[in-house]
This record gives sequence, structure tokens and C-alpha cells, in this order.
Amino acid sequence: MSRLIVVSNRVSIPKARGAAGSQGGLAVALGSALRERRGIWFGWSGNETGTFSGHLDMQKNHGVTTATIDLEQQDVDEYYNGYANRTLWPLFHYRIDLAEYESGFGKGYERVNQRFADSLGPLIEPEDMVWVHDYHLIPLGERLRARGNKNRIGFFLHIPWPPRNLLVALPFHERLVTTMLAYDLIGFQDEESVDSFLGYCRKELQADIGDDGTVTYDGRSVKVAAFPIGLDYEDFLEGGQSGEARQAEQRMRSSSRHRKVIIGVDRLDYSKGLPERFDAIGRYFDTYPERVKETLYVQIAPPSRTDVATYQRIRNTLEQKAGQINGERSEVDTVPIRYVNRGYSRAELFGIYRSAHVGLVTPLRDGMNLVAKEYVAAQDPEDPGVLVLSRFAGAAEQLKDALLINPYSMEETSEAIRTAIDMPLDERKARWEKLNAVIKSANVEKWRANFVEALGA
Ligand code: ADQ
Repeated sequence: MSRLIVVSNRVSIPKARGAAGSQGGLAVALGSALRERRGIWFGWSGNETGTFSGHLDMQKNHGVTTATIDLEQQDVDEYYNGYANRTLWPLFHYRIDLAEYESGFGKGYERVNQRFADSLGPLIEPEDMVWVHDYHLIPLGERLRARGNKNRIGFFLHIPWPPRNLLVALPFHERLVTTMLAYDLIGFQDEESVDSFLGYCRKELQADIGDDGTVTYDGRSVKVAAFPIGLDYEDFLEGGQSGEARQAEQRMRSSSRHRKVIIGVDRLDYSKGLPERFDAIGRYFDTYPERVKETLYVQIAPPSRTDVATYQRIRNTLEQKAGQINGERSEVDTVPIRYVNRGYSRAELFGIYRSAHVGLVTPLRDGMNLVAKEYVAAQDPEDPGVLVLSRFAGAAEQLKDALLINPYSMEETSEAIRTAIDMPLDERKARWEKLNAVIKSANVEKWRANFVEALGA
């Protein structure tokens, strides 16, 4: 079995199973693959230094070898906070209005990708397979090729790929896409992204597109396909059996008393559709005022990317909206919205999801959205809650038995909340069984195995 080298912007240092706060699904899946294949996980340490030293920190934790480098402050500003999070992230989430194009960002992005290639290159042995993750590292494969690397190199994008007519707003878009064609395999979350990517290659590059999604351009062929990411299902359920999960569920149930709980769990990010969701909740309370007393909307949204101004703005907007909805409708003993700006462990989230009658997942655009899958997996099979899901989440291609909505429509979202809350038990069970079967079988191990198998083929 050839060795696997995983590369991502940040590296998650493996923890013991069941450790407090435990790992996210991606870390669990990649960790087990790396253990099995004696591989290495390479990326940025998260540390900022005065000047770039190129020092490689190698560690072994719980059977996984990690190799990290520090970046200098200018790298972090231009590559991470700049090109990755202020140019590509908004553009790829269809927010062309928020995308910022500064030539310094593009230069920093190329510089850091070169640094990654220079530090990683010497670690790669001839038989290794290399798997690069996400929008921070699109040019890395091409940089490795330029160093003479002939290994199988694959790339997986965790976020959506935008339609051609949006992507062309990015200066040097051809350069970005042609560097991507240096990989052997490109994976996206859903078929929509695959179609957009192939459409771009056909129309902008006049590349040849095969029936199986192989792009041939400039004498090279690269396979393009959808690999929808899944949940670390068994691990997540195991965490749900813990005292921590039970306590979190109990706390939610006793504090909400007999009210129906609607839960939202997101990183605080404009792609998640939070202001629109708050407006839809406001609309629901306006349309059904008699239900205010019987309903509790809990939104968990820890701040992320706080160095970027758009993220500070959305935080202010949400505080205002939550304050307004509560101000107009609170009683001495009831508050309709609990808006919480901190994160919870995966076990606690399991308990919180399980106590909720409705899971409200309404991103304006999302690569996949694992919260939707976690909400379903955490339900009591004898009395499951209902998932209300944006049609613009990658997960919607798989989760057709959720109540699918257009998150831009307050009306539609508000009516879906009503339908979910009133849904009879047999319909809830029938929908949940179908959703859960998909989530259980298309889990993160399958995703990882399918990608690695296709890369090796
Ligand atoms: P994210 O945008 O971070 O990831 P998502 O898939 O929703 O989005 O969440 C990833 C993980 O973060 C989940 O396990 C979730 O439980 C956790 N999380 C989210 N909000 C949290 C909160 N408030 N408190 C604690 N934990 C929280 C990107 C893409 C997604 C894609 C993933 C994986 O944007 O579309 O699904 O990568 O590929």
C-alpha cells in the first residue's frame, strides 16, 4: 500500500479517542487513513513569526506523523486573511460583492504555495500519493510538478465551485484554473460544482471533456468527479452515548420546558444565511403570534475569522436582529431567541441537536454542510425531529427527504418551520429513516476511501 501524504492549510494534531472537545470528522477520517498508510499530514502550524524560517516541525501523536511550518505575518495577512478568505471564499460562495482583489493578496498566495512546495517536496517519496485539501492550496500541485514531482496528486475542494460567469470576475482566473489541471484527480462536494468546473474548462480553455469527466488540456488529463463528504457516523454516535451528551440534552430540555426547540449551529459566517434566518424566525412569530410562547429558537454561532471586517459586521447585524426580535416579544418568563456566541464539543452538540424539534440549516451557499447530517444522526429514532435545509447546501443533493427551502425567502422558511413543528410522528419517522440511511452509509470513511481509490487508479 503506497503511503499517503495529506496537505491542508491547518493540521489537526491527533488526540486520543474520547479526549475532551474531541476531533472534527475530517481529522478523524484522515487520521485513521494516515495511521493505516504510515503517512504524513503537512500544513501550517497556525503560528506567526517575524520572518519565515522554513523550519519543519515533525511530531508523532497517536500513530500519526504531522509536519508543520510557521508562516510570517505578511504571509498570514496576504495568503490566509487576504486571498483565501477575502478573495476566494466570498467569490466561491457567490458573493462577488464581497470579494476583494488586491495584487498583494495574489502574490502572497503564490508565495505561500511555493513555500509549502519547497518544504513538503523533500518529504515525498516516489511511491507516495499526495492529497491536497481546499481553496488555500489550489496551485500547490502545479508547484510540486515544477519541482519535478511525478507522484499521483489529488485535490479536494471543501467549498462550492462557482459558475463560470462568476469566476471570470477573478483577475487571472485562467491561471488559477490551469494550475489546477496539474493534479491527477479533482474532487468536488457535489455535481453542481463538477458541472460548473467542466463548463469553465470547456468554454474558457477550450479543453476537451470526456464522458467520464476527464479534462484533457495541454497534453495532460485530469479526472474530475463529485465526492460528497460524510459524517464520522459511528464516532459521532459513540460520543452521543457519553455523560457529556446526555447532560447537554437534559439541560436543553429542562431549560426549554415544554417549548418546541428550533436549533441552528453554524460558524459565524455570511455564507450561512444567518440574518435571513433571523428574519424568517421574526416572520414566523409575526404570522403565528400565538406560538411565540411555545417556541424557542437557539442559535449557536461562535465567531470565526475575526480579523476580516465583513465578519465583524455580520456579528453586529445579528446582535441587532436578535435584540430586536427578543425586545418585541419577550415576557418576564420567556425569551424567544437564545443567541450564543461560543462553540460546544461534539458530544454536547449531539445532546443539543437531540433535544431540538427542528434543525434549521439555511446557508445561502455551502460546499456540503455537516451540521445538517449531524442533526439527523443525533435524533431519537422513535421521536425524531425535522430537518429544514437550504437547497443551496451541497447536502441537499443527498438529503432529499428534508424540507428543502430557498433561504432567501422568509416566507418559505417560516412556512417550513410551521410544517416541521406540526408534522405528525409517522411522517417524521419515515423522512428520518431515509435521511439517516443515506448519512450512515455515505459516511466520511467511504468518502475518504472513494477518493483515495480513485486517486490510486
Ligand atoms: P464549515 O463551513 O466549517 O466547513 P460545516 O460543514 O457546517 O461548515 O461544519 C463543519 C464542522 O464544524 C461540523 O462538524 C460542525 O459540528 C462544526 N461546527 C459548526 N458550527 C459549530 C458551532 N457553532 N459549535 C461547534 N461546532 C460547530 C467547510 C465547508 C462545508 C463542508 C465542510 C467539510 O464550508 O460546506 O461541509 O468544510 O467539507
